[in-house]
Amino acid sequence: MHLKNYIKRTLITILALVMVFSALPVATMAAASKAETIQTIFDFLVDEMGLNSAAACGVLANIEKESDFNPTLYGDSGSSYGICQWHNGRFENLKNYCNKNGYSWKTVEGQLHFLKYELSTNKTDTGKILDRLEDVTNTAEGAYKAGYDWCYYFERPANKASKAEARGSNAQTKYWPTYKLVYELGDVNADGKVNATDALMTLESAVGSCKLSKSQNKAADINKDGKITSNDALIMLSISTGSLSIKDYR
Ligand SMILES: [Ca+2]
Ligand SMILES: [Ca+2]
Repeated sequence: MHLKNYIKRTLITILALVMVFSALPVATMAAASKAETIQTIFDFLVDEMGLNSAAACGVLANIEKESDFNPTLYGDSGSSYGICQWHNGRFENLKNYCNKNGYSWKTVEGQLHFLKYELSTNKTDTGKILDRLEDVTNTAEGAYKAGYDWCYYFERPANKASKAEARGSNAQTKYWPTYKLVYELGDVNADGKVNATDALMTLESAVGSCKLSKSQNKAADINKDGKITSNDALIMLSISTGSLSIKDYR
């Protein structure tokens, strides 16, 4: 009983701190950092397009080489644009699609929605890349294959075979170690443990001071009621102190 009260008091203290911090004014609405952009692209590929992590790593490795994740980058003397450096007619398609669907073609959001549209509606010009990505295994080798295929069949730069090898390696050695995470119930930061860190992330999400990815949201809803609330955080804290067992939830 005492332990439970202690946990509750701890939780209330954390909640109060979270609310204080989330109420602080944000100084500026700075443009997203590169790290945030990379995470946004990864989440879109996995959550909105249904690709596995390995396939998404292959795409990230290519976008790095095409634009270094800069959505407003012009290339080829102004005829290519955006994170995937859409060229000529496809750049026009990007603008037309975004204007028609209420997105800005200068944003990562608009470009990702166009990418999804382009890959699913124009399989010939995109080298059937979507089918290829959907076939890769969720492994380091899958990340290599996705990085290779995206370059070889979709981007098709000069010297595409050697560039495809380099981008496949980039996907496998740079992005896969970060994004191979497997989310299990209660383990919101995917470090293999359920503890106060997971509880805090859950609590911050519950009060709206941070946004979790869809995979993390699934991990955070430990009582499986379809909502992320302080109850989920309380359960995680109780598991971390040993008064509840993760086995009762998984
Ligand atoms: Ca954890
Ligand atoms: Ca819940």
